[in-house]
Amino acid sequence: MRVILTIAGFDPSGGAGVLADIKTFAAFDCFGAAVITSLTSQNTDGVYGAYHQPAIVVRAQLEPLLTDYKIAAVKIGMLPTVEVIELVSRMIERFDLPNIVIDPVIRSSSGYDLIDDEALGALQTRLMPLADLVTPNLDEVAAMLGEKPMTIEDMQTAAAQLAEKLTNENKLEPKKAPAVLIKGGHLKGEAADVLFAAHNCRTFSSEKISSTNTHGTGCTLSSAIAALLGRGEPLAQAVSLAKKYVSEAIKQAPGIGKGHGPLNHFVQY
Ligand code: PXL
Repeated sequence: MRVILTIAGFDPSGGAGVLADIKTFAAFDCFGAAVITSLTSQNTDGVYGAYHQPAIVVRAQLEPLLTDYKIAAVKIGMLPTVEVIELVSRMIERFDLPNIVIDPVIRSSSGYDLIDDEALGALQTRLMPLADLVTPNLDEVAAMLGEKPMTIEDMQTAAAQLAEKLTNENKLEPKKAPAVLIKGGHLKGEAADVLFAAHNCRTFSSEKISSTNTHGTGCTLSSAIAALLGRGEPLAQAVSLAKKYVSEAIKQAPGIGKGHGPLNHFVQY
């Protein structure tokens, strides 16, 4: 059984963060391990606080795992501070970790800032260049490139720009170009995601599902892709399958909580 590691925040309501990630890994027949970067206080109505863990605590969780398990893929979610970003980057390099999927968590859907201002800069210059795939949504693209994509064509341009920017930041030789998946779930009219990988752009259109049960969608998608990459699927196939799984998980949401409810992680896809 493949071991997939998540390094992310803890959402006690089970919709997002490491709990969502671990359930997703299990749904793809993988063994999940988790390292917690921040303890958040939240429910389906919103986020009330986040208690960021110091780098020394993150390291104390991470190092024993990396010296013991063979990790097939890593999903990285909320990394709240520059010191945690620096630590995780060093560990990826030291242990030469494969299949790095980064979901750049910046702000919760309810508008709570989940990471420091300086952390966004460090994410782009230090960590993301080490990724195999980064999966920003439209607001995260706006935070990184200064402009929010409004159409599928804008997303295609932005995905190529972001991939180039991250490749140029990469200090390692030979340079590895991270693939970029921009999630257009909040586009007006249609839902489409754009994947830019190996100089090629591919658009994945999907039906727009009208649902309030979308808490943790980003966490779940990036975890599904990480699990599939860990199982040896090619990138485009992993993205396509992961999207089908997430759509089904939204459609069959359990209807828990009074606000934006969680997905059903154990659906057939
Ligand atoms: O969905 C973004 C996200 C990721 N990770 C954690 C979160 C949230 C949103 O609230 O709490 C831990």
